Amino acid sequence: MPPTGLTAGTPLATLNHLAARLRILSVRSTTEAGSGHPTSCCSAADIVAVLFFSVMRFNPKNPKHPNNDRFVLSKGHAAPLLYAAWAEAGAFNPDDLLRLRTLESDLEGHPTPRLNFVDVATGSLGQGLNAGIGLALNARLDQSNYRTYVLMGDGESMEGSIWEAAEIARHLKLDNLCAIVDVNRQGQSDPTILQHDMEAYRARWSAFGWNALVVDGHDTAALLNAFEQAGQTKGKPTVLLARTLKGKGISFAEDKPDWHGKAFKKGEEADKALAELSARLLPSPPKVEIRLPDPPAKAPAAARPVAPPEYQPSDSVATREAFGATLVKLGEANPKVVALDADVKNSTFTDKFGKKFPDRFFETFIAEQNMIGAGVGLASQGKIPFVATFAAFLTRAYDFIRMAAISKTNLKLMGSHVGVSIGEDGPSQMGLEDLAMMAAQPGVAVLYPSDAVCTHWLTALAADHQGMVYIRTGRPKTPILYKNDEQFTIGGSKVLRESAKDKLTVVAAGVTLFEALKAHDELAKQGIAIRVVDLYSIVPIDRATLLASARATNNLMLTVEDHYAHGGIGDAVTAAVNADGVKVHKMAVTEIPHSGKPDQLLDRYGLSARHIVEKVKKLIS
Ligand SMILES: Cc1ncc(C[n+]2csc(CCOP(=O)(O)OP(=O)(O)O)c2C)c(N)n1
Repeated sequence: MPPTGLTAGTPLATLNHLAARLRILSVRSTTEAGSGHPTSCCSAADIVAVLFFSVMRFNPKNPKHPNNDRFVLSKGHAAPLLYAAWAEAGAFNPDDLLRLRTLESDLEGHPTPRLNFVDVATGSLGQGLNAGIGLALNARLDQSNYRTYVLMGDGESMEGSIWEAAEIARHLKLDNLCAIVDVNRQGQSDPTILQHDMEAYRARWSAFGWNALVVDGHDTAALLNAFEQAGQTKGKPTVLLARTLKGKGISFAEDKPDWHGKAFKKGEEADKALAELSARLLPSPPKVEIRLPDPPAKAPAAARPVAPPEYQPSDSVATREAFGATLVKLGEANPKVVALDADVKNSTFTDKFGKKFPDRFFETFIAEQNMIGAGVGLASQGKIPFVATFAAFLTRAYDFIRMAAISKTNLKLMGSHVGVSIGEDGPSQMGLEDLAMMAAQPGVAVLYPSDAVCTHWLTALAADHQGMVYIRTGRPKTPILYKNDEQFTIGGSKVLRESAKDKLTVVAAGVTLFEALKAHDELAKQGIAIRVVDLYSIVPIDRATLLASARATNNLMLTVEDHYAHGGIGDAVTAAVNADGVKVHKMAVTEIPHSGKPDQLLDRYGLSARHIVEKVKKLIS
C-alpha cells in the first residue's frame, strides 16, 4: 500500500504508467538525437517518476519557486530522463524533447542552469551530492521546508568527493537531504566493483552515519515507503540504495553490458524498445497531479553599502588578513554573504566572519571539493558564497571550479598563500599556478590586490559582481599603497609611477609590485626612469592603460610575478598588447622552489628588486 503521510496518494498504476512514459520519452529523444544514454535513464525511471509525481512538492510552472523541493541529477548523463520528467510535469511541451542535444535547444547532453529547472551543472560525475549539501544548507538558512533529492549512479559513487559529502552531510545533520543511488551494477565499460551487493552498500553508508535504506528501485510502492521514511528521519540524511537494472523494460538491453551510452537506432531497434515500453502504459493517460510547495516567506533584508576601510598609511597588512576583515564588513552589509572554509580559516582569516556570523559560516573540514560544491549549491539559491583556502589547495578542486564556471555560478573564490613569498613551508604550500587555472575558465574575474585597501575594495566589488571571481592574496604583510577612498574597478589597473622620460613599463601585482617599486627607486638613483603599473585585475585586463603605458615607454614592457611562467600576468599582458607591436618580457618562477625565507626566495627565483633592476638595464641597453 502506498503511504499517505509525506508522499501523495498517487495510484501505483499511475506511477508505473508515468515511469513507462519517462522511459519512452528518453528513448525517443536519444534515438532522434542519435546519441545519449537511454539505458541509464531506464534504470532510474521509476525512482524519478515516484519523486516527481508523488513525493516532491514543486511548481512546474515556476521552477525557481523558493519552496520547491530540489532535485539534482548527479548522474548528469541521464539528462533525457530529467527533461522528460519536467516535460511530463507540464514545464514545457514534450515535443521539445525531440530537439535534445541540438544547437537550437537548451536540452543539452548534460544538464546546465541554462535550463531554469536546473540549479547546478552536472555531468562530471561525483559533484551532485556536494551541491545538494549547499541546497540543503540554504533551506536551513532560509527556514524553508523544501527537501533536496540527489540522484547518483553506483559507478559514480566511486568518486571520493561523494564520500567527502557523505561525511559532512552527516556531521551537519542534514535530514532535509536525501540521496538516491541507482544501483544498476553497470558502469560505462565494466560492471561496478560491488555490483548488486546491496548489503555492502548499506554497510558503507551506515558507517558514514546515514539512514541507509535498501529498496527495489523498480517497485514504486517500496520506493514510496522509503521516501516516506526518509522524510520522517530526523537528525541525519537518508540514502535510498535502489537496486535496479540498466536498460530496465527493454528486453535486449536490460542488465546487459555494452549498452552504456548508446542510443537505439532508428527503425527496428528503437521500434522494438518502444513497443515493449509502450505495453506498460495504461490504456488512457491518467490525470497527473503535482504537489505544490508552500507559498514563499517574506523576502530577506536588502543589502547596504559596505563600510569603507580604515587603514593608516603606516600600516603593514597581509592581503589575506585584509580579505578577512572585509568579509566581516560584507557580512554586516549583506545577509546573503556566506563563507566556507576547509580547515584553514585562521590562515585565510575567514574565522573572523565565522565568529561574527556562525549561522552563515560553514566549516567543511579538509575536503576542498565538497567546499566548492556546497558553495555552488548555495550560490545557485541566491547566496553569495566566499570560499577560501590556500590557492595551492584549490587545484585539487579544479574540476569543481570548472563545473562551477559551466554553471555560471555566482561564487567567490579566495586563494591565499601564493607564490614563493610564503617562504619556509616550501613548494607544496605555494600557489604558483592559480592564475593560469582561474584565467583559463571563461567568465571568471581574476583579481590580485597588492595592499589592504585594494583588497578591501576588490572583495567588496567581488560580492556585487554577478559571476565567478577569484581573489589572489598573499601571506606576508605588505605596506599600504592607497588612500582608503581610492576607487577600483574590476578590469582596472593603476599607474603608480610615471614620468615623461620612462624607458620601460614594469607590470606587477602582489609582492612583486613592491619589488618593482624598489627597483624604480634604485633605477631613479642611476638616472633611469621606469613606469610601474599595478595590474590588480588580470581578467578582465585594462588593455587601454597597458597599451598607453607601453606606447609611452618605447613599446617595452616587463612583467614580474610570483607565479609560474605559464598562464599568469606575463601571458595575460602579452595576450592584451602583443598584437599591437608591444614587446613583453616575463619574469616569473621557472622551477620548483625550495623552502627558505620569503626575501631569500624572491631573490633566489629572480623576482627581487635587484633582478628587476638588472633586467631593465639589459632590456633598455
Ligand atoms: C568524473 C567523470 N568520470 C568519467 C565520466 C564518464 N562517464 C560517464 S557515465 C559513466 C559511467 C557511470 O556509471 P554509473 O554512475 O553507474 O551510471 P549509470 O549510467 O550506470 O546509471 C562514466 C564513466 C564522467 N562523466 N565523469
